[in-house]
Amino acid sequence: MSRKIITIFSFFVLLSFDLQAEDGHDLWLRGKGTNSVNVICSKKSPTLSIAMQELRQGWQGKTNEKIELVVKSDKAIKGDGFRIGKNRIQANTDIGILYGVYELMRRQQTGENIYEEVCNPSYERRILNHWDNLDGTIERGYAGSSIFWRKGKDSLTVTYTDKQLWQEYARANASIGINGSVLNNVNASPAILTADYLKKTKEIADVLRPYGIRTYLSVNFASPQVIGGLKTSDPLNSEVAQWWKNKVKEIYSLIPDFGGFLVKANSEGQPGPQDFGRTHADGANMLADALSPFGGMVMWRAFVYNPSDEDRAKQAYSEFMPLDGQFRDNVIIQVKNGPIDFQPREPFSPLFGAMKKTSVMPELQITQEYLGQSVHLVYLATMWEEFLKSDTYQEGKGSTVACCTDGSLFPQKHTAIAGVSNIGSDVNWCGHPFAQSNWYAFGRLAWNNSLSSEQIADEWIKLTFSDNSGESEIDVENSIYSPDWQVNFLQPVKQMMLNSREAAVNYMMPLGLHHIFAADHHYGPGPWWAPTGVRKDWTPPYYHKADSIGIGFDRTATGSNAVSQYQEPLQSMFSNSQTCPDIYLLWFHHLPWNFIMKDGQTLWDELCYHYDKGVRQVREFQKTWDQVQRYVDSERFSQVQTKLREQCMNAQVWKDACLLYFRQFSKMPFPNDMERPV
Ligand code: GCW
Repeated sequence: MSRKIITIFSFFVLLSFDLQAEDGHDLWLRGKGTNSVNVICSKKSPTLSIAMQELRQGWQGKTNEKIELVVKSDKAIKGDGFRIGKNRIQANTDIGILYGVYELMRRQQTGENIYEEVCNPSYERRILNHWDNLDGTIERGYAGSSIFWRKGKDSLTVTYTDKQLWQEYARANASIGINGSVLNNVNASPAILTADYLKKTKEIADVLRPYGIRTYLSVNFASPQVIGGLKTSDPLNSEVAQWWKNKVKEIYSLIPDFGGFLVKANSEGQPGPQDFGRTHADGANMLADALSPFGGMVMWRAFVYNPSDEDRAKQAYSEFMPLDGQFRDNVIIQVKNGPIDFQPREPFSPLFGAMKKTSVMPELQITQEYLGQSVHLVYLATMWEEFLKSDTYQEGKGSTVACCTDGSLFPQKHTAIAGVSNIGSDVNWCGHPFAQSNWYAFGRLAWNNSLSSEQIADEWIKLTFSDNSGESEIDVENSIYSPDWQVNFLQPVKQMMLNSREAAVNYMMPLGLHHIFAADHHYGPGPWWAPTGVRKDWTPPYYHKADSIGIGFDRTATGSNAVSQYQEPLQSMFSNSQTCPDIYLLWFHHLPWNFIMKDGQTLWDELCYHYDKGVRQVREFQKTWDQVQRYVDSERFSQVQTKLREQCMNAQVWKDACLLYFRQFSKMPFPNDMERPV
């Protein structure tokens, strides 16, 4: 062959070997079945039809195998749990069967063992919170606009395309066990409760229902005044209570399985019962009474703080602890994982385990408001694992946040967990290909709060990046069974994910520093940011307190005494700078720049090394990713590569900005063995 022909020939060979372009829209649901299966199910329902269809589409077991789907009550199975076996899935509910089917297919695709086992959910309600505004924008959304609401004249029109998208959304959620969606922002527009929006809510609910997803709404506490024409929204006023009762009845006539209300009250300018001299319990209970005849819930948020003299980290506990035991059974207090606000690292909120006579649910943030948004690769399951496994000591050793919230320690009437969604209209749903792993991880942890972040990463990579078409043979390059793929793709990518959150903490705010972002965008660094007129508790100097003596927020008895809200031995451990874990050091202590750390370094040097390490870690991620190019389709490969490049530049800016700023106070030299900030 002539040289020219060989070149043309090899070009086509190369082309045909390039992995298929992939826009990421299929998430972790890319597995295709190759074999036929004989599904037997004696009952009929829309949910069971989906279960059967999923099995037929995705079956990777032996060809023509028989599988039985059995809806039958069994005491060992709780809620929507299921009993799974190679040839049989049993559950008490139809949705339990569907969950069992997804579990079976996940195991087939990831090569996990399938033996007879009962799988029960950790939380009864596993809910996504969408901070979607009715004009289609998303508060803290970084992946396009809302998939539910939109701007413009036709904003209430529902199209075939919308329904298709909602169905894909529902399927993805069901595949990981999510069973609730709050469709609108907690900073809620009262308009959501008007007839037109309720009609659209019903259309969404109808699409989500067969996938076991209940619909919830965020409500504005002043709705009776704003849309109801009443003179007050006082929860103890009988007309107000009646207005809510009528509204709830109207909602249930449209959506019989409506989940309930999520409420942000008396927080960041939102109206609430305190506007009328009433308590959070008065407000929550009034709504709970309206919902209870229909089985609805109130999820009342504890995210409250005022620009008062009291340390912001203490305020939720101060306000809610005195109300413990005063809430109705169908109220559940929704508490953010940390006492401040979804920071890269916070200790757990002291409300967990402390409110013993009230149902309490964790709220996590899947959207990366404070963690590089849709630019930085940050796998959040490690953070959530750290949180769920934190020991509150409230009922002695082993009283982890997980146990305090899932009903295993306290006889909670209801259990739930919420995650603030990172989903938008972007083709790949979440903006960053790896941000999908956070949606996935939230669902998996909500189902089983003792899963490890490593196992979840392992599953997600296999489902998202392998050639899981079911034709897995040892010699197929991207098969999960290929040792080459495991060693050169799975392992390094998993390690990168597992290190990513710590890297972000290192280059943004190590050693317990928090909230040092420039302005309200919460993206880049601004430890100096404190314009006149801005609330002090919204400015970084309030949090880092750097001065000529040292750095950090004194939350011990000599300071705000926020430590007193924790149970012993945590209180003593956090109070003492010698025993306080390094990761929370500057959260609880204001320490001199030359304070000697556990490893013998000065605090200043340690701070420098952390920032420096963060930058180097991101460079390592870049190298890791460059080395896996042959295992990833070109589309996703270059997207991630480009984003990592930006992340690396951002990390550098974080380090340089923070260290140069803090050095004005420390006046100490940079250690010689680090890259100097410029
Ligand atoms: O994290 C902060 C965000 C606000 C958000 C608020 C909340 C919805 O910056 O945008 O408002 O928390 O959780 O209510």
